Amino acid sequence: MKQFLKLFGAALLLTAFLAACGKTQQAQEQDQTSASAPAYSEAEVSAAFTKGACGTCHTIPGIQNANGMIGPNLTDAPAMAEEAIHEGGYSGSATTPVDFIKESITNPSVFVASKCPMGPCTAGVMPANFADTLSKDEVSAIVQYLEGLPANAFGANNASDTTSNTSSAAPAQNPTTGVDIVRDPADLPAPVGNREPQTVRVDLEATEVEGQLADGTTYTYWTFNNQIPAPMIRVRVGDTIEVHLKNNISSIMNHSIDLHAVTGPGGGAVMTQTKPGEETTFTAKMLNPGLYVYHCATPMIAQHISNGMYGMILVEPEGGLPPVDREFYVMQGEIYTSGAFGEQGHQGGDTTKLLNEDPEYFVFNGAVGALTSQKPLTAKTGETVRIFFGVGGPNFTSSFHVIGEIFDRVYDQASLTSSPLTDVQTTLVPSGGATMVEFKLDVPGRYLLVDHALARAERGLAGYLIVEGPENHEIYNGTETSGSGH
Ligand code: HEC
Ligand SMILES: [Cu+2]
Repeated sequence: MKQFLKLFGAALLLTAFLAACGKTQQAQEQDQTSASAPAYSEAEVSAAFTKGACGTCHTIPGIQNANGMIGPNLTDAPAMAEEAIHEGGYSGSATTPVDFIKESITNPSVFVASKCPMGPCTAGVMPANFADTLSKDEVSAIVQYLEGLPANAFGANNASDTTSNTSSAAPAQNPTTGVDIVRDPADLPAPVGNREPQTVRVDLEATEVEGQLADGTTYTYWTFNNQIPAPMIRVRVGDTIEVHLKNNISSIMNHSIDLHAVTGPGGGAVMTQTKPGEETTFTAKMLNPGLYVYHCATPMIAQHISNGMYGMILVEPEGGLPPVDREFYVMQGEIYTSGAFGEQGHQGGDTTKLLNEDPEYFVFNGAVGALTSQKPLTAKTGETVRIFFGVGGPNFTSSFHVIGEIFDRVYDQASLTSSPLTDVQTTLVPSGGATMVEFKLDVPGRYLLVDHALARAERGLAGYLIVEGPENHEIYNGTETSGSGH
């Protein structure tokens, strides 16, 4: 009954309006796209949606990579707008769907939409800075497109589609080269060793960068300090860390940090939800030694992590760790691209695949080839190496293994205060967890870092440890055959 009254009311309004204008409904619709407002090309509209990253949260028909599930499905944005204006609970000034949609983008604080796919919508998730980051034209292009949905979706089979008739421009060229986001596995701080506890300042900056994911394929990574993994932080037990988290002004999203080494709600996340262009800070005392993962903890957290926002903090025990010849820093993660593994061009993220735990890529240090062709681990025979290995995930546990080596010591679950396991082939590292492994190198050659769930190697997950030195035929001897893949 309520529904009927609403429809009836809307029909009455429309009739009155049309009578006043003295026009048919069809003439009215044509005015919308051809005369009164400028018509934007498909390329312009798509570019505006891409710039706003609207598709990471919303499903928008006809728009590439717009299959997010955090915000309402915008297929019926005009109808939802109509409802919001007349249902109350809306504190903005819009009286028409066009104005409401525009206000949703430029000032989202005035409303809370009711229906998000994962349940009731959460206020304040919609980025509040579009008024600054999108031009007037970009906002208009978006509003005009949403206002014409669902009938005028790009690609919709609709002969009278006036919007697509105007789209003669070619779609924007997909970039195939992005910035290098791979952190060198040898890039980590020197040991803390034997010193008194002190306060250590940690500066991190959240950024969103177009990075190289694989040959011919780029991805919009979200990072701490532009590399994956994020910088390794190295302190000792009893230290106080003073974390300063900046969010780059060019970011679309808010970002934050949760360090598993921190004792206190959110591990820092409750004090660091940081808007683009702003900085937050907090201090925390390191009570427990260990090797800990840190990551962004802004909803949807799994999305921020899979986009690259993870790193590790090492809290050395009293007196430091036993010395070794070389240390390395390696982390594993999954990437959920819109296109299939290997597809060329720029890839957006795919929230449905993320929620289904169905990644296209598995990577060490952020990209395909990061630790093989680009920045392999290198060492010499006779040396003892230590790998700080962590899993950002967000979803998959690693069966960490080095093909051709045996871990002499595994600090299981990255517990540095228990005695290590000895002589281990493969060790389990959960998502949001870590391990510290050590082994001596006796035989030269190329060793492969893998997750022994080896299908993942076919999706990008492999690293090299290249060992130079004299042969040791007592330990390993024979004639090499072809085709081993090592
Ligand atoms: C980080 C996720 C996120 C991004 C990015 C995002 N939105 Fe939203 N949006 C939301 C959520 C969540 C809501 C509903 C709750 C709220 O914020 O009050 C919403 C609400 C809306 C609404 C109102 C829907 C209704 O019920 O009438 C519109 C329109 C909208 N967004 C458009 C956009 C456009 C256009 C962009 C890109 C320029 C965008 N959004 C980017 C999460 C997002
Ligand atoms: Cu983040």
